[in-house]
Amino acid sequence: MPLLNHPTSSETNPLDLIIVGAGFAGLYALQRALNSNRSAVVLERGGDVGGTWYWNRYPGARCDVQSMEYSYSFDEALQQNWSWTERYAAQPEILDYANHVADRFALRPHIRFDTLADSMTFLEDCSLWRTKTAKGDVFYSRFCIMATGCLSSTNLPDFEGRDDFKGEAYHTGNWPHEPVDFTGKRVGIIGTGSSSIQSIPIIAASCAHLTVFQRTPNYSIPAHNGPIDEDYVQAIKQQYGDFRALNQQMFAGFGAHQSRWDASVFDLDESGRTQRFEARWQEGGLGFSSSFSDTGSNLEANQIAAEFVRNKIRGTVTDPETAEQLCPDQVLGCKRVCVDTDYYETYNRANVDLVSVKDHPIERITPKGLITNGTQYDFDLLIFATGFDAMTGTLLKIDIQGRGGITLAEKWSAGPVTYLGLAIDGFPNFFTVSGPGSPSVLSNMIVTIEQHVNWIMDCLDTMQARQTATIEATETASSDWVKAGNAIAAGTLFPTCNSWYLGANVPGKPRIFMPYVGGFPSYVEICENVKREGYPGFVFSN
Ligand code: NA7
Repeated sequence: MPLLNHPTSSETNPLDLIIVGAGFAGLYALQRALNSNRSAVVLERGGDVGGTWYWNRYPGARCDVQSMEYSYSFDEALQQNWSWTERYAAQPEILDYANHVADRFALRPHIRFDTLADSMTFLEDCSLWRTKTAKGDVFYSRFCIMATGCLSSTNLPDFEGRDDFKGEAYHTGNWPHEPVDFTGKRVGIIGTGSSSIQSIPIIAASCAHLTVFQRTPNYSIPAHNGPIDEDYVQAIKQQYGDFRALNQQMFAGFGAHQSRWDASVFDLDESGRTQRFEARWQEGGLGFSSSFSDTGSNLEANQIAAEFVRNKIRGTVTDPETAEQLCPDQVLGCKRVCVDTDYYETYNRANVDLVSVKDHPIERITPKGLITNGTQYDFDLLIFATGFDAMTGTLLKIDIQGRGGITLAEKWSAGPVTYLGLAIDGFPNFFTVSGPGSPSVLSNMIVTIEQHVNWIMDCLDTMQARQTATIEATETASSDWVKAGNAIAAGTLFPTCNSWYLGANVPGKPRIFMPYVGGFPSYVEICENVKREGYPGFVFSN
């Protein structure tokens, strides 16, 4: 039974599981663990559940996967009972959902909030993990599940004078819990990724003046968000299982409801293509990127799609110079495409300015604002929408030591190496959920999370049946997995720009295309084969 009222476990009475993180991955892992009578404690650095949706409270924060898809499928009553209000759910509603799940499945008593996992050490003599928290608590467990999220370590660039600013300063990924009042304020925002693109229209509507500092323009597609269509909801709920199954056959684990089009851009003449792009633009959302079968793989096809978006920008933003500055020139989809409400339109407001820092990087932050290209910009409030040390940042902040005292930081010094994105050689009984080497951020995260956790729990069942003490990925299987992943990525257009998928947004970070890019269905097939064939690529020990 779980040690609910005890601050620590012991070497002689270890927990089955330490789970790090109480976002969607950690909550589901905990639910599955408790359901199979495994003792588990979740360590969560935040004050409550929700992970990404706990931290990213900036105005306009919203999921770019539709509500009926971005939700758990593991419990039929849950998916029937829960009601979403919008086509794309906003952060507060997703956080309510996470809280509802935590309460519904009585998970909270097993979660230690405000508790940072500080170090995790594999004790070879007893095959246990010892986890120490920043508060000084110590836990012993047979297994660890790292449900630490992919975008959970904020990237705050080391701008000269970064802490000198005397006004209010916030990072979008660590937003205050209290409402931030922009009324009458001069606001500066650095970055034009998804967080910025979602928040800019809302901030602009209430602040005195907004200056956007853009290094790289992004492609953004309108969400056409609005109240969810109840007939659509009922139609899905009548056959939710089938709907989930169809989505699992999609490359990214979602989007099965969208009109299908398996043809090449080159199958249609210009007017036919434009009609097709326009139809997808009107549908809105991430599906635009797959308007045709080859826009993600063929550079020329991609450029045609990209030019369609640029023309939309030119047709929306009235100042031609601003419009051109907003036009991206990298491959469409190379950086994650954004989904917005009135983003480009916002640049037609008199109180919004765009400043390119591409050729003239921010020189320094000053007490009053910042300097770029020799000009001082003054603000009352400065927002760092500068993204995350994605996929590896949070794991590497924890002092994780595997066999022989090797640290994860040493192991991954040249970039992350995993087997199936689930396991790391030299780190027995240690699993990552949606880690590098898995489809994770290129898929619907909740779908991926459920698949990973199910696979891990099946593995634990197998180990219990076989009475084995440890499971560990082999070095060969891990390096082969990384090589195979790199080979697939090299055949795509993904490595052609400086994206966070590649680690290129964090100075000094090794450049490896981190997510598995072969698609969710093929990934699942590989994982299922590994399971069916008795776990090749892993060694078990007693
Ligand atoms: P992103 O997408 O990583 O965006 C961060 C933005 O910050 C991006 O425009 C960066 O420009 C910019 N940035 C980062 N460092 C600097 C410096 N030093 N100077 C100027 N500009 C900088 O993070 P988000 O939070 O918006 O979104 C993350 C994900 O959340 C998103 O992909 C969705 O999946 C949801 P760059 O492009 O690197 O030139």
